[in-house]
Amino acid sequence: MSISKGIAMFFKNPLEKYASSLSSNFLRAINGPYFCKSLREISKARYEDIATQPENEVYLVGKRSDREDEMLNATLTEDQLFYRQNGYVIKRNFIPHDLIAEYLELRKKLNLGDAGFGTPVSYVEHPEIRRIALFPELVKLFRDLHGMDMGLLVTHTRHRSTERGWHPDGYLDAAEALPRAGVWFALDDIDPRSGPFEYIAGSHRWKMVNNQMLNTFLKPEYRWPQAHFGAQKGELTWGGIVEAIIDPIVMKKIEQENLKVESFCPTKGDVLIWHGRLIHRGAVPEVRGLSRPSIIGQYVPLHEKGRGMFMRNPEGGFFLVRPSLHDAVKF
Ligand SMILES: O=C(O)CCC(=O)C(=O)O
Ligand SMILES: [Fe+2]
Repeated sequence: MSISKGIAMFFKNPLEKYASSLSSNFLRAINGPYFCKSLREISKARYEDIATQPENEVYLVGKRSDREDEMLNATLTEDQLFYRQNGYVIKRNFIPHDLIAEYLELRKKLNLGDAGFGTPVSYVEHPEIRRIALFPELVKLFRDLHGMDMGLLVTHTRHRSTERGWHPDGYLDAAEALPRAGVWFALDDIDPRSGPFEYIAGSHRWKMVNNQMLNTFLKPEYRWPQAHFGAQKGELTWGGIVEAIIDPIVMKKIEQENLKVESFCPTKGDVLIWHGRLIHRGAVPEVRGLSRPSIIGQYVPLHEKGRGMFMRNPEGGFFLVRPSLHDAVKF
């Protein structure tokens, strides 16, 4: 829902009018030095201006002829078929509560409150995170859904909504990359007023938001990939900047095409696995300051080169170890 609904508000430009929220990230992006086009011009862009047919697919999701579709679907498990059609799978009561208790104990020992670990690669140092993020049943499920081993790339560990606007995570990857995936782990019953994870089912089969097309809105020094991987601490990353373009475009698309927005309101131990091209967001909390105890993991195909080195987790699965942990973008 547009935040402007029902409230007479004055917006300096239509980007603000359609944005999911005037989050600090959004305001920094639109008031920063990043764009080479005016905000008014950017606000006229449509989804087709920022998205293209992806070059590569996992075998389950790509479009086929009707006959091939029918034959393929007949071979799929219930989870595979659902993932193929909807771009996500929910598994209730999936993570054993003793693993969650062990992880929450670690957080308590470190006095984290609702804060994250300060780095997206804290799973390297803390096996308690890996025991959840690389739970053997999940590693197995990834093989079913993506037809390959997926390695853990980052974890988001703050117990609050990210309040990120609409985006697909794969916008950070090269056009020829295979789809990545995300997993949302509920560490407690989640209060729907804390800003839940929201998504548009089936949007993983839309054209994919493309970083080269988004680059045309940006001054050369703020373009992907260098502005993402080379962002200095405290600077907005490329992903953060272009979300200010993507989010209002998707909001408008939802309104114009009357698309259904779904929320994940889990209980403790539930997980939601989403395809890297599914459009989703972290909703704005209805009640400020409410905890949202969760881990979010991002996973990429293990065999793709150039990410760094994947280590074998002693208890199953793989996780990325970057050349220098200190290079990691702060989460
Ligand atoms: O806050 C959320 O639930 C969404 C986070 C998100 O978009 C992500 O981790 O990729
Ligand atoms: Fe995301």
